[in-house]
Amino acid sequence: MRMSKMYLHTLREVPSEAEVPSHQLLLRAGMIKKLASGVYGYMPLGHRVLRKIEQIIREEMDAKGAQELLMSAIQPAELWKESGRWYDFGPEMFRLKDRNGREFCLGPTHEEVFTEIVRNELKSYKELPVNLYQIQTKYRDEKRPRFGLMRGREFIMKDAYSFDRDWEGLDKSYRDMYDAYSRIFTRCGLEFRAVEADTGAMGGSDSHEFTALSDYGEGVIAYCESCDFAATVEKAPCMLDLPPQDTEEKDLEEIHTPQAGTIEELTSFLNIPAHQTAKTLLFKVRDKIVAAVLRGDRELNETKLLNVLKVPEHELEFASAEDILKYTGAAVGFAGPVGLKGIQMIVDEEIPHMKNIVVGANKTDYHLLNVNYGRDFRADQIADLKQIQEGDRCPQCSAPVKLARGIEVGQIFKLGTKYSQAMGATYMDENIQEQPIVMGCYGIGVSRTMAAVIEQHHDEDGIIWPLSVAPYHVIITIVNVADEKQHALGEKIYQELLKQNVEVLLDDRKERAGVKFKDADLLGIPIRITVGKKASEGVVEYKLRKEKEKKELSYEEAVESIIQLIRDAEVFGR
Ligand code: 9G3
Repeated sequence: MRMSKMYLHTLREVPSEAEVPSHQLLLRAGMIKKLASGVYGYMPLGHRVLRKIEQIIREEMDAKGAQELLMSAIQPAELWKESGRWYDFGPEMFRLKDRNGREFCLGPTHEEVFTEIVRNELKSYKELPVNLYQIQTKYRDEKRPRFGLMRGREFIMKDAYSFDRDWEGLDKSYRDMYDAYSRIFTRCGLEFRAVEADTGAMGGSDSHEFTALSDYGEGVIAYCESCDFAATVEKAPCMLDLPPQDTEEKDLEEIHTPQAGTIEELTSFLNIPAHQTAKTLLFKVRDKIVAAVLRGDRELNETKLLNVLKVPEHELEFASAEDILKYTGAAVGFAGPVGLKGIQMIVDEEIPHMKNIVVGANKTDYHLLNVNYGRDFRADQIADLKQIQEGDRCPQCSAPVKLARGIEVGQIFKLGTKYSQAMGATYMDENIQEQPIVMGCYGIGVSRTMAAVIEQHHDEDGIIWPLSVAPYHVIITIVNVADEKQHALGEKIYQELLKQNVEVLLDDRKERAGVKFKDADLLGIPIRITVGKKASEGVVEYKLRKEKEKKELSYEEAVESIIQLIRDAEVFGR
């Protein structure tokens, strides 16, 4: 492609709304254009990268016997009413009506659609297993779209659905997808970890999340360096880890603690460690008040609370100050577990192991000393509610766990029969018995993967594309197009590379050399050939974007090096 003809508009300045490197660079390199909040278009250069990532996905999915199809993005509400999910998703679902007033949604995912297709056609165990996938735009009206392609309201997903006769078959399909994902993300040049994830509202049993490590990622994973434990913090189980406790239970005592409404104020006022206190967090769930009680030095993991309550995320909200006053009789910061009425109470599993706890007295500016679970209060449920923290003991081997931020680029789920049962997708087994199909679902954020690759491959000058997903393999920069020796040699190399099916950009623009070099670095094309003063000797400069070093080569050697490097890269990841 000649850059003098290319539709490409790079930006010198960083757009103010872009806070993370990938968002800044995608905009500056003219690869995406924002159309609305969380809605982006892909310009020619960006679209080439998208296609490369999709191609890698197709190759690895097809290698596992998955079959690509393409479903509609618009989905009839009836299917979601059958599966019972139409009312599960609030404002996050884009809903619309057609001219006859029929309800539809813009598909945020396709479990219902794929189940509908299969239930009418897959009849016998002889036809199983099947794995169907698509690469398609998804729509989710995110509350806070941000970071460009990382959290958009329209995004490109590869979503696959496996259909097996039993759980053993699902285990095989799941393992195949796990392996395909590892190969896909490796070939895309991502440093990632596959971690145990929460199945959330999806039901089913196991789930893994493929997280590309990045300081700008919204996800946090916990992992152990001494064993293979790795999980999202939403999923990671916490070990019981208490300091030595008093042996006997002391008498209850009310104490005046003016303005000590936070754990910090309370512990400094009473001069006690936070692990001797417990906080009582009040929530509103479907017009009921729920109290979660956990040690003062612990953070609540809302996903674990949701799983105990068995409600979808958007139905959990913090209780208001007036609700807190109404139900505890106290201002915010003085709620405690003793004497609470008409409230569902869940305590973290450490609470019953603690002795003589300091808690809010349900009386403004007062706390209670020496509160003991069992004697002074009891809960409706006892569960692990804690968010795992750096240094907590690994649930598998007790070594201290580490935390890392990352970008969720893929997630795979064992769904089981949740959808096939709800929608009557069954097959006839050998004994002419009707059985529910056992399903799995597998997603990759294609556009998000593109952003993740940039997060892991960039420097202060721009993107550094891995060869496998680069929009072009080579850029030939003619320093001075008015010099016909340089122009001729540039053209010659360009034609030679085209002939050998190398994806090559020729920067033949009438621009100053400095602008051309800056653009070449910004666009992140892996190999740069500079045709300058030594063109008359047939000598060019050869430089890899990911290295500092430059080499002067004859143009024949340059072409040879390029072909060799690309051939090696093609072998990479097969
Ligand atoms: C909705 C809305 C948002 C959603 C969902 C449904 C996430 C929803 C979970 C999944 C599970 C898997 C197939 C590919 C891999 C992920 N956000 N999920 O179901 F209506 Cl508005 O999408 N689906």
